[in-house]
Amino acid sequence: MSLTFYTNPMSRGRIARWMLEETGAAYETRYLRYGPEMSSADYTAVNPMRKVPAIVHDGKVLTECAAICLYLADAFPKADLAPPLDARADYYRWMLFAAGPWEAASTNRSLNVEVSPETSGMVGYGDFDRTLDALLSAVPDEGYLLGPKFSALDVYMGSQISWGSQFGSIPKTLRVEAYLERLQSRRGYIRASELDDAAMATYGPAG
Ligand SMILES: N[C@@H](CCC(=O)N[C@@H](CS)C(=O)NCC(=O)O)C(=O)O
Repeated sequence: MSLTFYTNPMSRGRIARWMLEETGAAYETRYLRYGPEMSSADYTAVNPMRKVPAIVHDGKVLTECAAICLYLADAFPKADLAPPLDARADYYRWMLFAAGPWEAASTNRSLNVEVSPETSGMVGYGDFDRTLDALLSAVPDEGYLLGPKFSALDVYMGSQISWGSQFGSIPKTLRVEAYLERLQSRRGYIRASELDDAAMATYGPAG
């Protein structure tokens, strides 16, 4: 088995790193600096978007954090990070909601791009406020997004919620903060953060 992880410690690669750590799988990390290293011919062959993260598992290339989380949960079933096939409605629904409507709405909000009421019907997320309301409706009072069991959905959507609350697009309510505390006390999260924090000195902006 070979598993290679391409990342930069100051990137969405932190989501994929956390997921990798949750699986318990052994993997090799290749750090890429922003700029020429991400645009090299070697890396463009892995990800023509010239973005991180990406993984290569036994010759299979995966890009897009949400796809990486879904894939790894199935590739390493012993880690028990995906619900059974007949109980995946919420799992798929919220994973793709977080990767599509929420990611677009929160990015546009941070760039001060607002959708007018006349055009919101054409925009996949409609408008920011209703996308935020939908996202908050999924945050549980206790346990995790799918119930008492942690899953790959918590890695991906939980990371989006964490970043949103850090950067001000998601209000820091008690419910949101308590949910994030549950996520951030996990061993996989702590180990992933330690690895990426340590790599910042070499591969982060000042590296
Ligand atoms: N949709 C991609 C987004 C990946 C992405 O935007 N990565 C950024 C870092 S967070 C990047 O590599 N930027 C470098 C560039 O575009 O030059 C995912 O979810 O993995």
